[in-house]
Amino acid sequence: MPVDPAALTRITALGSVPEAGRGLVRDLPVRWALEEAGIPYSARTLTFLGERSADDLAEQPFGQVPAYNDGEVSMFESGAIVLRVGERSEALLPRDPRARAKTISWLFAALSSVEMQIWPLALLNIFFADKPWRNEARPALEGNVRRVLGRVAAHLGEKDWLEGEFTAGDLMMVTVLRRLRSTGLVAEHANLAAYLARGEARPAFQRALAAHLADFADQATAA
Ligand SMILES: N[C@@H](CCC(=O)N[C@@H](CS)C(=O)NCC(=O)O)C(=O)O
Repeated sequence: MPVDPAALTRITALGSVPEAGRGLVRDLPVRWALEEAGIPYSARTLTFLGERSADDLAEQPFGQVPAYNDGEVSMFESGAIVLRVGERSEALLPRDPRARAKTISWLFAALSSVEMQIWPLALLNIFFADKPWRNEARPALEGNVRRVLGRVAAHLGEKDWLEGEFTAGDLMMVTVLRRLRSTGLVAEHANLAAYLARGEARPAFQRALAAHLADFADQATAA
């Protein structure tokens, strides 16, 4: 459960990806949300940076994954899709207006306050690792990440989840923090490291990750 080729809800994922990207492609948070909600889905895989048909582009204008269709609506953008899944399940998006507002705030914070600082560092480590200026740029970029992680850690405090109960905001924050897995930056905050581990230990996450990685099973090592 719940990958089911006959399911009404359909998503797109990638069928090949360089090794460093496995476990990080953005179909993963969508699969995780669907698993938390107990909603069966099927996944169609596209080629990494491959040609896109007119139908693919109608579903996802940038030719990227994930795209989502639940029979009622067709969507793109992982954060928006997770919120849609949340509308179908209180397990992700509380019905209480105050808790719901905080959930939406944290989901956007993960993507536009935290990931926005992580992405330049990821680019440096992955795509510019051989550039002579990389060591000069790194301290500033790491400093930006440290600043936002410090804020998230301070808000989290001793709680299990950002607002007490697990929500789509935590799902997206854990997804984003996983992008730092090759750095020691999350581990600088014991509570944040425990939070990340707690998210990854959720059975729904484990099922989503297994299904996500299964799509790369016939890929030997690097794509
Ligand atoms: N903001 C978009 C980003 C989507 C995105 O970056 N998708 C990447 C994978 S994580 C992709 O499809 N790359 C392959 C390609 O562009 O062909 C979202 O959150 O859905």
